[in-house]
Amino acid sequence: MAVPLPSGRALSAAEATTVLRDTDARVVALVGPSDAGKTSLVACVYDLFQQGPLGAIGFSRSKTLHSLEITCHDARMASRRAEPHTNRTPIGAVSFYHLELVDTRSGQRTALLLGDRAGEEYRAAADDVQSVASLVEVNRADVLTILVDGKRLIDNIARHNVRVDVSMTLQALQDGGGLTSRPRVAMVLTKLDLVKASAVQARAFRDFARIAALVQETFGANLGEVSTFQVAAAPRRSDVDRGIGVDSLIEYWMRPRLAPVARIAKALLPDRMFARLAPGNAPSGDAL
Ligand SMILES: Nc1nc2c(ncn2[C@@H]2O[C@H](COP(=O)(O)OP(=O)(O)OP(=O)(O)O)[C@@H](O)[C@H]2O)c(=O)[nH]1
Ligand SMILES: [Mg+2]
Repeated sequence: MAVPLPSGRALSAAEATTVLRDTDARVVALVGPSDAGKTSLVACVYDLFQQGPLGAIGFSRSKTLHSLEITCHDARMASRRAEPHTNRTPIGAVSFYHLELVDTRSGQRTALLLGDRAGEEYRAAADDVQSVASLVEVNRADVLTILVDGKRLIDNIARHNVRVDVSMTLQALQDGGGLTSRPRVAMVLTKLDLVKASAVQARAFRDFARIAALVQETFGANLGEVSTFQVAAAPRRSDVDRGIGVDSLIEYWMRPRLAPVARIAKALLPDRMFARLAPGNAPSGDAL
């Protein structure tokens, strides 16, 4: 009997659900506008493990090797260009990248399911909170990873919109029921190489700290915890190492799930929403 080989392509929500049932896994939603650096971060994580373990954390295996290879290839090509160039993630369903990691001290294996989609879809959610229900990676996230584009923060004009964008996105996720599982939040300042090379770096770091504080203040009651990180996933400057800051982020992603919050009474939630929350109760096409 022929046994189908795994395709190695990024997983759909339904396929990611199977991983969640079979292994100790964390769902990481990568949230941010187009160009923030979400796909570059996925590529960087995979690339770093190709060079060897990160401290005590080693790479064990992946069900999505083929897609990770393609993503890395695209990211390397993009970062070699003098002019910024983006392989925009096409609009459509979320793609889950799977990495099973091992803590060499304990032997404990933990799978990461990194959910990546086109940034424009998060923007659309801010305009129409109904669409939050379709952001399966957010609804099931253990860690919401909110990317704050360092390149926009060092721009005298664009910086004013960054804080508003983050608040509007989180407000929409909250209003659309996307924070009901009280995810932990990683606030990630991206493109650290550009920030560090900028004459206004002190202001940019201050802006970033203020945005993180605002998230804590405004949405903290619906979030597990808020932590900040600074990364350079695809630096264009040689004075900043590729992947700086990413190891701490991975360690945060892998942390054990927070104790489950008291379940919200079913009667208070629309059936559709409850189906997404109850483990093993998710529909197969649009699962998690
Ligand atoms: N200088 C610098 N550029 C970066 C860094 N990380 C990403 N970029 C660049 O930022 C641009 C956007 O990166 P992507 O990872 O494609 O952004 P995205 O968030 O996936 O965007 P969408 O798919 O459109 O939602 C690309 O040109 C990257 O090369 C970084 O650490 N430093
Ligand atoms: Mg992308």
